[in-house]
Amino acid sequence: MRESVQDLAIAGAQPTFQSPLHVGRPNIGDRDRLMERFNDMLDRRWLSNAGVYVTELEQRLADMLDVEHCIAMCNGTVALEIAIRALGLKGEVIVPSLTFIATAHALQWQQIKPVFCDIDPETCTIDPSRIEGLITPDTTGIIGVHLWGRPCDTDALQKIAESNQLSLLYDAAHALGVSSDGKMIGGFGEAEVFSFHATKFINSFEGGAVTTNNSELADRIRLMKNFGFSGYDSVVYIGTNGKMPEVSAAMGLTSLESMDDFIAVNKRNYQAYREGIQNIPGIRLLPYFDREKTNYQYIVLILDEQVAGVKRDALIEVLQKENVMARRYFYPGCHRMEPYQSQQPQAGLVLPETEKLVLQTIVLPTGTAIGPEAISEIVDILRCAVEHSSDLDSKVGVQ
Ligand code: T4K
Repeated sequence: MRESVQDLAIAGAQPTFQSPLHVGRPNIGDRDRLMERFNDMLDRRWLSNAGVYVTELEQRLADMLDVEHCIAMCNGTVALEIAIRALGLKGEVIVPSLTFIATAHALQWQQIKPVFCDIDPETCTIDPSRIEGLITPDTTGIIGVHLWGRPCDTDALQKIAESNQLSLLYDAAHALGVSSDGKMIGGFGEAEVFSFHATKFINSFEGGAVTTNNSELADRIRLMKNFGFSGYDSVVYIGTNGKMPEVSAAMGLTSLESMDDFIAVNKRNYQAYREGIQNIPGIRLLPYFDREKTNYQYIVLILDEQVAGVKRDALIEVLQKENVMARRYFYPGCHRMEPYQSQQPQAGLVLPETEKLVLQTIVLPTGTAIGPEAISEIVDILRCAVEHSSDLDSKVGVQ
């Protein structure tokens, strides 16, 4: 138990952890199985372009998510770009600003204006009640983001999309293994997009996928991710190279085989954080609910600076000095990053909940790289910083 600020590295004590504890540390599944797959792949001399691992990964994901089509891609951003293009989105598309920048960039990259919508502070996902006020004659679609694995209000979004004849796409980068009203994320809207980046609890080094129940859309996406080739010498569409290589699919398959174990570890870590944090004033852990399937992938703290008596950025500085590399995901919101800040300088006026939340969040490490002992130390650092917040002021750079 740390008794005073003097026990913290920010005041000169030894850092609690010898080496950095990162958010997004990759989970590594069964190494032997992975090496076996690598060797098979090398023996086959088939490294990309509709290889057997990619095909198997697509089938396993489609089965797991109960969708007709899964198209694996080289990463989640390209998967978003291709899904957006295949849906024919143009003009303006309504998206939350509280998301990783890739969601907005995937639109802007193709000259589509992201129109930023505020969030519901309970779910941290796009607030359906604010969407219709943002629709203009140029609006062609809505992208919901299941942020931190919290499903969007899919019923409300479906109704708005249908009554306004808009396409509905989901960025499900955080939501593999998550259900909403008992149905797996992957089958909502016209398509959903996953990421298997190294930082995701299931990873393929880099990778992503689009899932859909629309066969025509799936065909278009398959063509687009392979230059538009429909046969050896026939190109029917403008396309790009969005293919997932076999090496990634080998990792993705191996990772998927350990999915239940990874979720169990994430859940154990989440419970350890929850128990530890519950008595620290001013710090709330964003909850996961057991009534649905979930992946417990992100540990998100919401800080009330007034009650805790410490600034969010000061607390992050305290943690980082202890080698706990906490992150401010997704500060400052897409609307405050370029090119959106310059293009839409007033966007923040309609984003009060987003503007508030981006100043309150602290994302902490979890996954198989850390366990209950490390979590108990992290919680103790937070408790000490809050209990002795008045003594911290002179130690931190952030005032
Ligand atoms: N939509 C959403 C909602 C997303 O969150 C993302 C990606 C996307 C779309 C796009 O999907 P992808 O195209 O990436 O498949 C990281 C990831 O690069 C990004 O994939 C992820 N979201 C985002 C939330 O996190 P950065 O800029 O924060 O990365 P970086 O380099 O700061 O690393 C994050 C943390 O992970 C650090 O603490 C270090 C640790 N790390 C990272 C790597 C790569 C490791 O410990 N080992 C590693 O190998 O974006």
